[in-house]
Amino acid sequence: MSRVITAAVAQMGPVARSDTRTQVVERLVAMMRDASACGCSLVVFPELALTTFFPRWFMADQTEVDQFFETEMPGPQTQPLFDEARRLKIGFYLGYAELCQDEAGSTRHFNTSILVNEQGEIVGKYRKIHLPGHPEHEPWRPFQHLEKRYFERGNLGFGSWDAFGGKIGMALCNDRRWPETYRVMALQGAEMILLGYNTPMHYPPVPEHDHLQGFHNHLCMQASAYQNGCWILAAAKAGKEEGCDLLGQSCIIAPTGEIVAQASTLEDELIIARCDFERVAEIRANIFNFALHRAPEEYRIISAASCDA
Ligand code: ING
Repeated sequence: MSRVITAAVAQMGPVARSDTRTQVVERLVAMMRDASACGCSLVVFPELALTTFFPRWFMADQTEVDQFFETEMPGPQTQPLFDEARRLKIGFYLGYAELCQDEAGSTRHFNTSILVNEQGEIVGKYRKIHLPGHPEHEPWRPFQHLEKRYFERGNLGFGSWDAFGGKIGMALCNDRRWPETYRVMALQGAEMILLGYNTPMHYPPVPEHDHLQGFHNHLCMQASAYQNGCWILAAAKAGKEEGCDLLGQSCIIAPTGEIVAQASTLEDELIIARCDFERVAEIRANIFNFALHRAPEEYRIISAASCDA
């Protein structure tokens, strides 16, 4: 028996600070149409897909920061993406900056992704847990990485949702570097993990690792796909964006850890693969059969709040 979906990863080239949501949504719709024409039922867009990667700048004025956030999803500018999804019967993952009010009426800021099914309905939401970078302006850096300033840590945990005939997990960018991310979702049954990323080629704290950005990108995801027996679909925002070089290398990785599709440009580029959810069993029923082989009582230190490091 097989449960195959044809899935696409829609890598984006740069988004300029001056680009409007409407202009960006037109690019997303074009790639969604292309994916649909190729028989896809799912397309994965990058992290913070609707705007330029604004954490690269220090902005003292919160109203200026808030302009990069969505206060409703879908909103007037993003509704066309949902409408087209419903018309084409194709679902999608979308990363964006979420501004919302909580029950106490206070304003919250999250780096968020949503999972939208083939009927254009939001069936899942994830808010980024691993926020990299720094909270204060650090002028020594050629560019900032102020995710810890502009976003709060996600408060929804890592989830798994029934969609597209399988169980789908979501993550965002820096989450992909942490092995716990995938294991928590795999333990909930996730068979396919969708994620978007914006990864600068230059990492100011350790510039001698710049040439390893591509290696580390695939290393984390290939290892985690294999160690958790899941598909990983990863969409980059790539290219020289407002003077900052972002990594491309969007990819689709099988539960064996093999890259089955990879982008080869730094622009808007669609990559596609036929993903059989049943292939998860090759790993999860054997080498990484959690019930038979895992020893969680030996791992307690991993989830202990403090550590000696
Ligand atoms: N970006 C980067 C990422 O984790 C980063 C931050 C860049 C970390 C380079 C380490 C090295 O891919 C986001 N948005 O998390």
